[in-house]
Amino acid sequence: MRSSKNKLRAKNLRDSKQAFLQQGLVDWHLPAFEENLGTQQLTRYPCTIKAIDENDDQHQEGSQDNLDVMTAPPQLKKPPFYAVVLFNDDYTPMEFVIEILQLYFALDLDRATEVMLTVHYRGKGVAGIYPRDIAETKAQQVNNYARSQGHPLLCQIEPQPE
Ligand code: TYC
Repeated sequence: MRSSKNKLRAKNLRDSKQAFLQQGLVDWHLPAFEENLGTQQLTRYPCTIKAIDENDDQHQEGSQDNLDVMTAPPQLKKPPFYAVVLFNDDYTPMEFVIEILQLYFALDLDRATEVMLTVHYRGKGVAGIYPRDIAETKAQQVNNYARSQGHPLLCQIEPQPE
């Protein structure tokens, strides 16, 4: 059930809307706001307001059909991604690198062997690509595990081009 406070807010909103309409400025409609929410929500609700086209039959003043809404899609940005990169050295055993790739990057044996050989022959190779905090954690885990087993294997993260 709507509270009397919300009823009052809805009424205020309708009055403001009427004032806008009478000045021929714009028509606007925020269903969620009018039904349930308060003015604080209005300022945060993403919307665009569209000018009324007077020649448009659908926009007759006073009609319920003239509620012209365009909700703007939220402006979301994809998180930056980072490659977790392994570097070659002369001492870390190949089997250990393969184990790391299976354990921390969920690669199957074939793929892990392939990546290990890329690193061995080309100097470096990508184990996986993740958002920054996950990439950082994985690199740290790999370095810690390698050190704990007495291997110099180096793992770093590199930003991916957007
Ligand atoms: N070059 C190492 C060897 O011949 C193997 C190796 C592969 C080491 C990949 C590190 O990231 C690495 N034992």
